[in-house]
Amino acid sequence: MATLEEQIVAIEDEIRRTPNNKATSGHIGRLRARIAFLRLEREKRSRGKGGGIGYAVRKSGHATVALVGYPSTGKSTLLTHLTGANSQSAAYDFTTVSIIPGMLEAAGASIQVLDMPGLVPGAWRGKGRGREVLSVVRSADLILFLIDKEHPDFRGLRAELEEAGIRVNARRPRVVVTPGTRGGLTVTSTVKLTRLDEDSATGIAREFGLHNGAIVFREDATAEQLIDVLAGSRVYVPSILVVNKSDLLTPADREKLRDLTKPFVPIFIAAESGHNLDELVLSIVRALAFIRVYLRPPGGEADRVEPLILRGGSRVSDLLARLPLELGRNFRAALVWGRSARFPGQTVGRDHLLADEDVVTVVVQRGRTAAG
Ligand SMILES: Nc1nc2c(ncn2[C@@H]2O[C@H](COP(=O)(O)OP(=O)(O)O)[C@@H](O)[C@H]2O)c(=O)[nH]1
Ligand SMILES: [Mg+2]
Repeated sequence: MATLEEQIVAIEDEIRRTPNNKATSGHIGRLRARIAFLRLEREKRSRGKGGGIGYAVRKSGHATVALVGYPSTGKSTLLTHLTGANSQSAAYDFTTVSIIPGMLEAAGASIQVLDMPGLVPGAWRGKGRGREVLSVVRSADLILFLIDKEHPDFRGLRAELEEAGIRVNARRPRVVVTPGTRGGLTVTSTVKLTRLDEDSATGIAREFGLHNGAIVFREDATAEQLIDVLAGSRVYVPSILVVNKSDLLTPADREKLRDLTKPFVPIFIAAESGHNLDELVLSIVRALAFIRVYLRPPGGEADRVEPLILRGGSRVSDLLARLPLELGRNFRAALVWGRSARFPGQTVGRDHLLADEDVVTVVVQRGRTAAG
């Protein structure tokens, strides 16, 4: 019996040998699904042995930004200039990998910035402690890619993340998979599918052992996107691209770097002199899309002075996570005034999406003590 690794390599070879056209696309989709499935298995086994991924980094602040780049692109220099963190004294060991945290205060928010070891080609396979580094990247709210003239291979950098299941600047595909116990597999869609047919979708699902249940497409998804949904362990993280050491660039260099990184639009900085760091901080704040939410005690006035800072796209449940535990435990409903409310004082549940400058009252169950 071939090992997982051997099976993966064999299928990769088969994909390479198979001409890619309409007649073969279903077959190739299934092969890709098979690889994704085998990789998940491999991941599970290495976790079982205690040597796998899945570490958590000590998060703090309102959001976490990961500095991602090849070695020597200036990550540590940038961390120092953005946050004042001293790489040496602030370092803590994250299992044999040093992750250096700093705190950037901007727009009323505390943003944790993590400096980590540079990625080397093959990082996702574990080269240069790549797995550990990528597991930290997974948990970040924003990825800051740092490249320079000597290390301009942005595509390669992104590919390392892709292989590790990190989807950059993408949102979760709108495909819903509901496993069942009998009756076969039904595929339905609310939009016209042009990139994947029903048979291919069914074939891909089978590779993941899904023989009964429903797949609903709410967007014109690709085979890759369906595989991502079935694999289930993907994360979707926004990013910004930064070119460092702009002091060393000629106008022609800049042009070349712009071409190389299309359709991304890089921000040019010089970490050492601090050139353009203001613009970079603005971009970070914009990308994190913070919202301010004001709390209003039941029957009282809103505290307009001290907003709670949340990430854009936060729900009432995210707000509760920032409040004393009892409030979350005894939560009955929330009353909302502001842009997210259909009318002032609307009663909403935990899933309600909040908007900037909302005012919220948390209503707890009557008769419950603080201890619940
Ligand atoms: N010319 C120039 N050199 C820089 C700049 N930022 C960093 N460097 C240099 O690049 C080298 C690598 O920097 P470092 O922060 O250690 O990179 P890291 O490996 O990504 O953490 C150091 O020699 C820095 O002095 C910059 O803006 N301009
Ligand atoms: Mg460094």
